[in-house]
Order: sequence, then structure tokens, then C-alpha cells
Amino acid sequence: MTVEILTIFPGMFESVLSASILGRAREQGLLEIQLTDIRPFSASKHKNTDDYPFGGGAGMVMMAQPIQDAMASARGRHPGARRIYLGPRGRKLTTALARELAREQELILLCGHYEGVDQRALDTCVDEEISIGDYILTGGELAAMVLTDCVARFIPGVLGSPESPEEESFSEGLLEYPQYTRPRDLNGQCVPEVLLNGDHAKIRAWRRRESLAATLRFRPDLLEQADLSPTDLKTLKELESTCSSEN
Ligand code: 21W
Repeated sequence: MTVEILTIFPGMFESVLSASILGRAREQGLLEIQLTDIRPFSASKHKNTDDYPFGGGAGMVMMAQPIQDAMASARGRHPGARRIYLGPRGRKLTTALARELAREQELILLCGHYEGVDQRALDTCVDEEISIGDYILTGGELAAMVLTDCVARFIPGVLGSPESPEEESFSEGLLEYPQYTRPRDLNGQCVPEVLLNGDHAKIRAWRRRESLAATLRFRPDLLEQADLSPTDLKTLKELESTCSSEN
């Protein structure tokens, strides 16, 4: 997949998108990131990219012209790309949306900054608007990194084994069970015995119970949507009767 990112702050991206799993995905050619600085596209003498809002009000608005020209240039490179504006009014980013976007060959991400973007650029330059949640950021750059990270995990080969993105929290609708690595005894804090015995049926049952317990405690709202077996429902009944006093 190729992701072209249009921004007035291209320098914000390089370290984040070069580290760890995304860095490896880029080296392997599974993910290509192209950063395009919007500023050189400004037709104004001082290469301005923002201006005061018509009608008054606080803050600055990004000008339509530099964005339209930067987008035309990006479209020349990626004629079929899905064009996404990261903005607070957008469709909320979820696992389902990330999985959908991971099927695209090319994405163009437009990052606004300050108080937003001249509506005429949005009207002509983007296919959809995506938000990463109900809180206010100072710009779309961090949101573009979040979206790229979240989508990249669903590109085949980016994670080690093909089934691993599906096993994560939320894809099954429950929170994760606790995990442990060496040493077995950390100054008296011991790894649960069940994980050390190699009884994989027992381990699976313990992890499922821990997932249900964590979800009941921290995100009970998720249980309404979760895919629960008769055994899960029995486990939940037990947890509800025994754990409420520990909360
Ligand atoms: C903050 C843009 C506030 C617009 C009309 C009247 C991208 C974001 C952003 C920003 C405003 C995302 C106004 C979750 C976010 C982003 C910067 C509102 C003021 N408009 N996801 N007054 N939250 N935020 N403009 O903030 O660019 S994705």
C-alpha cells in the first residue's frame, strides 16, 4: 500500500513512521509513505498556507489554493487513491474501517492544522472525512499517523503471522487477558501457575475467563456486542457474583 500524506508539517512524521513495525513494513516494501509539504504549492509571495477566517473568529484557516494544488499533484501520482481528510467531523476510525482501508492500493491523507480547512478545498479535494475520536487535537497530523499505524497492521505480512491482527482486543469484542514473560518470579511477583504447565486447553480457558473479567470490570458496555458462548455466559455469571466486591 502507498500512503501519501499532505501536510504543512512533514517533519512530524519521519521518526514515528520509521520506528518498529511500520519501519520494518516500509523496508520490506509492504508500505510506502510519501510525505508532501503543502507549503511549496502556495501561490502567494510568502508561501502562506493559512489566513484569517471570513466572518471573524479566533484562529486561522488553511487556504484552499495550496491544498487544491498539492492534491492535484498527489492525484497525478495516484489517480485511483481514496482521498481522506482527517478532521473532527468525520466518520470515527474503528477496527472495521481500518480493515476496509487496508484493502486499498493507495490512500491520500490530507492533514489540516489550526482551526481547520477552507470548506472549498474539502468540497473539491476529498472523498471522505475521518476522525480518530471525540476530543480536539491541534491538527490532523497525529490523526494521520494513528490511522496509518492502525491500517498498516491489516496489510498482509506487516505483522508476523497472518492471524495475529484478528486475535487482538476488540476484533473479538472483548478486552485482552494479561500477558507475562520471563522471569517466572520477579521479586516475589509470580506468573500464574496455569501458564507454566503446558496444558493448552486450560490456558485457553484461563485466558478467556481473564478477558471476560477485564471486560466486565473496565468496559461492561462491550459485553452487549460481544460474541459469547454458553460457557462464557456461565463464567460471567460467576464473575458477577464473586467480583463485584473487589471493584
Ligand atoms: C480542531 C480542526 C478544531 C477543527 C468552525 C467554527 C483531525 C481531529 C483532527 C481541529 C477544529 C481528528 C471551528 C479527532 C480532532 C484535527 C484540529 C474546529 C473550529 N470550526 N480526530 N469553529 N479530533 N483537529 N474548528 O481534532 O484536525 S482528525
